[in-house]
Amino acid sequence: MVRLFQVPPAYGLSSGSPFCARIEVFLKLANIPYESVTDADPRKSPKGKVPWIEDGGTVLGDSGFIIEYLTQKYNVELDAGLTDTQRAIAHTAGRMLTETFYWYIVQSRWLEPDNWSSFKRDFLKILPPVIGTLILPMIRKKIRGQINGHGIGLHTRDELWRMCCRDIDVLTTLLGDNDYFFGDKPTTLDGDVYSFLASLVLPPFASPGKDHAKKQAKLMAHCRRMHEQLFPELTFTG
Ligand SMILES: N[C@@H](CCC(=O)N[C@@H](CS)C(=O)NCC(=O)O)C(=O)O
Repeated sequence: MVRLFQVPPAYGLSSGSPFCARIEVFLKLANIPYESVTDADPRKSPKGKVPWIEDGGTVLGDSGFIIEYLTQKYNVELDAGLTDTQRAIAHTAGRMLTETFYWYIVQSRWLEPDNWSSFKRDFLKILPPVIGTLILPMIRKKIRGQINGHGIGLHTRDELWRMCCRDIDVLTTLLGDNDYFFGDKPTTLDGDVYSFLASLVLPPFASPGKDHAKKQAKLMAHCRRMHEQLFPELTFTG
């Protein structure tokens, strides 16, 4: 059975990490049995990050490579009915979510001045006592270095949230009036959008991006539809 090493649930999300949620959502959509391991230490992962999986003798990191592997190994047909253009759209939107949208989530939790004290309190709960207080500033410094190294952290706050709102508009346009991005059945892209959008919208952290997303009625209905279908045990707080 696939073992998924991930960050534990938080804020009504299956995982505090959108990348981990992406894999759990994919496993559920593809009906692949799995075991979730939530005390994962990223230092043990092949890429030094979560998520990673173990499947028989295979140990694999990075959500994109994991999805590629699972699709081949388990003959996943989720996207089988898509045209080449739809596949290209799904690929492009997936990259936007994992390579850019992720940083809006990071900003909302770690760097938005008004959210930091409550996120800090929550994050300390998953760190070892005493040591947690000492290492948290180091973790935050590392995250600041990562977002600046990416480049997005060098933008003004206003510019960053403008980018986020623009990306949300693109998702709204792609969804249109459909229940799911490519019609009446969920595909990989539905899982990707749900995992990242829910990670911005469900936690109790205000941001211009969250405000904007909440005004997109159809996108929010998609988020709720996916959430209730995949995680009926978790209350939807969006
Ligand atoms: N490209 C990776 C990114 C995963 C990622 O950034 N995970 C974060 C948690 S959301 C992490 O492990 N951060 C720890 C670190 O950077 O040290 C993927 O798609 O899985």
